Amino acid sequence: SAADSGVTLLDYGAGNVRSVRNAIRHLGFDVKDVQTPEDILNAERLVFPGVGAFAAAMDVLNKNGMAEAICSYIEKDRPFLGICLGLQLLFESSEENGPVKGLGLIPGVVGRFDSSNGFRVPHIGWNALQIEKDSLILDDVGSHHVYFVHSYRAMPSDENKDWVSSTCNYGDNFIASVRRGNVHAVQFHPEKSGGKISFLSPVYVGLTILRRFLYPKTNLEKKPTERKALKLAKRVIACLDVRTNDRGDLVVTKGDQYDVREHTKENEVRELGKPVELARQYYKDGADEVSFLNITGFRDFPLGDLPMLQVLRYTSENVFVPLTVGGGIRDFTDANGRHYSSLEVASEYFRCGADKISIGSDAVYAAEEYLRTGVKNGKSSLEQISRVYGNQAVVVSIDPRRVYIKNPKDVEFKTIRVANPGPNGEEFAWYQCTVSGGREGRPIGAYELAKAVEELGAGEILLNCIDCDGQKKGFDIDLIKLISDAVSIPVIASSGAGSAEHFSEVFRKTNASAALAAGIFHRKEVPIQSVKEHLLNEHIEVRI
Ligand code: 1PR
Repeated sequence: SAADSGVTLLDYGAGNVRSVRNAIRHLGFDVKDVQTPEDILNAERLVFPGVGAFAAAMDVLNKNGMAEAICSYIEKDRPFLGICLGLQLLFESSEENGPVKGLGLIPGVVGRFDSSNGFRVPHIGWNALQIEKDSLILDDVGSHHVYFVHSYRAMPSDENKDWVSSTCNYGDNFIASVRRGNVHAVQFHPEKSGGKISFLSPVYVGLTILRRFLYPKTNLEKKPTERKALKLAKRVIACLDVRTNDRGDLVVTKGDQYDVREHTKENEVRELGKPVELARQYYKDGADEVSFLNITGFRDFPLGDLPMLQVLRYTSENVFVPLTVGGGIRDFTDANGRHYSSLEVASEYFRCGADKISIGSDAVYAAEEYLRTGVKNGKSSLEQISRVYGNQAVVVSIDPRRVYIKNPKDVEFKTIRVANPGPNGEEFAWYQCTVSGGREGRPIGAYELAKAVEELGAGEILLNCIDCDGQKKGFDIDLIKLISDAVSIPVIASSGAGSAEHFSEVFRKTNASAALAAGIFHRKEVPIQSVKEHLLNEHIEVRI
């Protein structure tokens, strides 16, 4: 049986490979971990999900003799699958904090995407492949979107054209996959690209790619696709605000302008479901990502909050799209006087299956400090986590509140002329950042914050709006336009979705890369599928 022959996984401990592990197990294989270079040489099938930075990875591989073992394994044409950095490391060198020498098996230099031509970096999301040659594992995947998350890429050339099996367009035509004989590597993440698990599944994506690598002799039924993926898709994200209710159970809640309590005599926390169940449901319904926000994390210590870690572990076992978790990421000293750094908190989240972490309050303090001093001291949680895990793994969640003003000169923050005047006829507004779940306003605007956190290493912005949260009147277009035009990292529009039309509106009128909703999904008022169908009808690229 398949399970007799294990899969050898090269995990050098730099980040989250839990989802790759889960996906392999899901497909019926045992996972053996590489301990020594001999384990590589003796592997029947080697999966190499590279994570972290290029230089750090090469360092580890060179020090313990793994680099040499990988090269000789690949030169013998043994079954190999590299993922993401696991593809890049096969090249001669990378410009990431470099030049840094790679394994040198494929001619070419890995360079950074150019964000000057309007393409946001990191390249995050579901993009289309251009199949260049028969790659076996990618057979007919070319019609579907697959999930990418990276800032660096290798480019096709005459020297490496024997290797290139597919490309992807994102400003440049970069290498999406390589194949020679039994050696495969992909820049995207099959383990995060969804996909049904039955052999008769009509959906040939994600896990199917992994399955074809693991069961090379499998002939899979082909089904013509109705629509071909063309370019980077706009993402539709389901968000679960999670907290413990008054009985101590972790539940999904939903606020009304951030107020999550029922206005009854008991004043209980509003409950909309169980986190793991809802996350699975949204994955099946076609959500492109799922976010968990531990909304009381600012006062409770998240590592004390074991149920939240458990939620992540369970969810990542069978939800094969990216998972983000936020709430309480900061330095903390517990009741016993033990100090935890924000990096430790984030690492625990990554180990439990998060692909990205999201920072709220702590990013506001870091941005204020940076703007006050003009120096990046490298000590903020934002800087530390993005240095170790890469900026594509760090989201900053902004919780701004609209403040109307008569005259832009009245404040030192970036103001806009609002589409709809304020209650006293004010024509201008600024967006004040808050911390602690909207409880405290801070002397910094959303615009200033967004620009500062981009410089400090954020890879994406989750842009909420307290005024619009739970109102179902549509996203705050003024705010989202302001912020998505100000930064060159992807922006997720959040707060206020009430209908499928609100999604097309935000994508038409702003440069948001993704749109997130909570209430309408939880209350089953607007299914994710109908949002996608509407966007398709509006000629907005989405993943089907
Ligand atoms: O400050 O690092 O501990 O992070 C706390 C995190 O928890 C932040 O990301 C913050 O946005 C979030 N949060 C804190 N309090 C609340 C609350 O609601 N009382 N939730 C809260 C934020 C906003 C969105 C919501 C959208 C869409 N919730 O997550 O899902 O507004 O809702 P809708 O579609 O129903 O309109 P830290």
